[in-house]
Amino acid sequence: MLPVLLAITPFPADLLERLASNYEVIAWKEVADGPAFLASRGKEVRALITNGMVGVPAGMADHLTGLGLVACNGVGYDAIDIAWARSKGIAVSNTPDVLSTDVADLALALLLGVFRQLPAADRFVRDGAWLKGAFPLARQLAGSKIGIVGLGRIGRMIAQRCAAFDTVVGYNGRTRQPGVPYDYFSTPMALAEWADALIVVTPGGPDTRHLISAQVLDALGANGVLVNVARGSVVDEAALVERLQSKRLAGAGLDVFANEPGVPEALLLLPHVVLTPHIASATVQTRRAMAALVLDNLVAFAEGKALPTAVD
Ligand code: NAP
Ligand code: 8YV
Repeated sequence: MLPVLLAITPFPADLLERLASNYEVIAWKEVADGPAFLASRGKEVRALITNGMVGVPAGMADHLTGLGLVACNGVGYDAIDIAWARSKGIAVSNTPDVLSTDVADLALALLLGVFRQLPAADRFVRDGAWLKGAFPLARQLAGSKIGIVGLGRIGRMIAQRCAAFDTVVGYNGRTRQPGVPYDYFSTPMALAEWADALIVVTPGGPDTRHLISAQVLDALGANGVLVNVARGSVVDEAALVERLQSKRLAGAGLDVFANEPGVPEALLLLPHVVLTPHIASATVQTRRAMAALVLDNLVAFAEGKALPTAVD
């Protein structure tokens, strides 16, 4: 009898099929009666596919008494309780590196989108407003000071792209990075005081909750721009909305939100804000590479080998 693999978040069907020799594969969306399945077969589930926002839902975890691997289809794993997994001897894997270029690209797209007012300019042409006059002048990105909060795998790629756009890069993290050519700021506050724009790309979870606080946003100031490709939890969203409304912040580019897929109504009404639906890694190529890495971890686990990308 094969161990059960339960996929609770979307996953390419053709790749799931490749696991048929290692697992009995069950997609949660095809389970007609979830509670009945968990009660009768939950203990057979040996591996789980999820993502960093869904994690292992509390109502499900209690039933998965035979679980050995949580394979996260994403690099961020903030919704997975790592201490709980460790205490139960459950391994966790994620998908680092393969998505970094796409996430960095989207961060720059949001930054340029805000500085050059791309959504508003697009609407201007479509609405025929151009026939009546010129679009208002926007803001130059070159020469700006860009502060990156979280100079990790993705943050470094954002920094490279920022440098290519002739900006000056500084960064904050809990530790100074050896051998990087950017100035280090020991707190997000100090970075915000210096920067024209902040790009946030830390992990989510309790340790970084509201790291970008009302005070940090105030330090960024009325000419400041905030870009968030990390997690909605990292930014105090209510404070952000308030400051954008009262023009105490110049603009924001946001891929992630506190209560996805919900977006505060007030944000939808604000100019100088560019919104995307958590798509930083959402290209055909990258989602395929992420899924392939999830697959590699699942196969290694089934074969008793070391996981290629285990979360330590
Ligand atoms: P990573 O390589 O682990 O980098 C994370 C960076 O954040 C590290 O440089 C770390 O530096 C810094 N950091 C951690 N805690 C911090 C804190 N309290 N204050 C300041 N900096 C802190 O991770 P990655 O691969 O770059 O991914 C980063 C995150 O991006 C993911 O965890 C995920 O939340 C997000 N993400 C979002 C999308 C999307 O679709 N929008 C896609 C992929 C990833 P120190 O250890 O020195 O503090
Ligand atoms: C995905 C992400 O949206 O990797 C992450 O941390 O947030 C994104 O790549 C997500 O993991 C989809 O499964």
